[in-house]
Amino acid sequence: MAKKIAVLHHRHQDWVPALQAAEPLVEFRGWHPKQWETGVDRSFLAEAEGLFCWKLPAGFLAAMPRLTWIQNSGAGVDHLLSHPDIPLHIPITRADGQFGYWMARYVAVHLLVSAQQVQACREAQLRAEWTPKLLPEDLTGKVALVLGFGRIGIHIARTLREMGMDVHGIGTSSRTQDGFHVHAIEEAPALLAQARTLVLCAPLTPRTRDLVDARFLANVRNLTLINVGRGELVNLEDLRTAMDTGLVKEAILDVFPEEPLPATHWLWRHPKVTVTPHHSGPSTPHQLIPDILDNLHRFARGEAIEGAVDRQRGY
Ligand code: OXD
Repeated sequence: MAKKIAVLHHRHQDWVPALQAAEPLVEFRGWHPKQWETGVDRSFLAEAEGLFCWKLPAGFLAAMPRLTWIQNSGAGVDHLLSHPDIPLHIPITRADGQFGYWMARYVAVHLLVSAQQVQACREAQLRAEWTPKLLPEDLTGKVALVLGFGRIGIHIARTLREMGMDVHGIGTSSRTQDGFHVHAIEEAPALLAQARTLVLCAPLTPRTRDLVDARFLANVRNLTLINVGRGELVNLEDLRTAMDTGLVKEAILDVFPEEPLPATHWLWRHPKVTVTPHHSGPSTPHQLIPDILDNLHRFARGEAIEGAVDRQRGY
């Protein structure tokens, strides 16, 4: 009998055929997380040993007594690691596919939009005003900090260096990696005082939750903050104060503690904030399946899953 994987995903119609094509020896069935209580095939779940998901509703795993593997449909696994229903022995794997490539583009474009004065040029255009004094900002030699120096952070760092910036990583320990100096998080305050830009791409862990708070932001001057990691890395009220007092020049935010960002949230309307819809790393089958493929084949052959996240570390 073919092994089975349940797909619990808001875009299960895209994922099921793509996963099926990637591993024909496994049987896949999918449901929307909101419909699971009424719409799922419980006999399929009772036999399925694999689960592919993003958000996991409370109680769902009770229907999967034979579960041996959870594949997250994205990079961050904080929502799964803090889930009370997942037994410790079940390996959880993540996938960040081409996120480094895409997030580096995201960071570059948002930085350049501001450095090249795109908004001011458009406003001048609306007034039919020729403004040769509207010079672009030269980013050469300006300090960019990348907080979270894994696969994604390195990509972002390389792109910012290509743009001429003086790039430093901030990570859990101080080291040299891929030609970049990575500073331990405790060294951040001294660096922040010189930084033009801070990019957050760290996972959400007990250590990084609320890391960017009033104390942290007290060190910065005219900073552009770009968050492609997790909304909870930033204390939003402290960010608001730092923007209103001029410590933070602008915030480009792709991730939020609550998603979708509620329509009434002040972030939508703050003049120094750019809100984007958690799109800096596209979690599509095309982008992510290459990361998942080896484990899919292992699962089909009844072999052990590799590359599970470290539950203690949180990523
Ligand atoms: C994420 C993702 O972890 O989109 O944020 O994959």
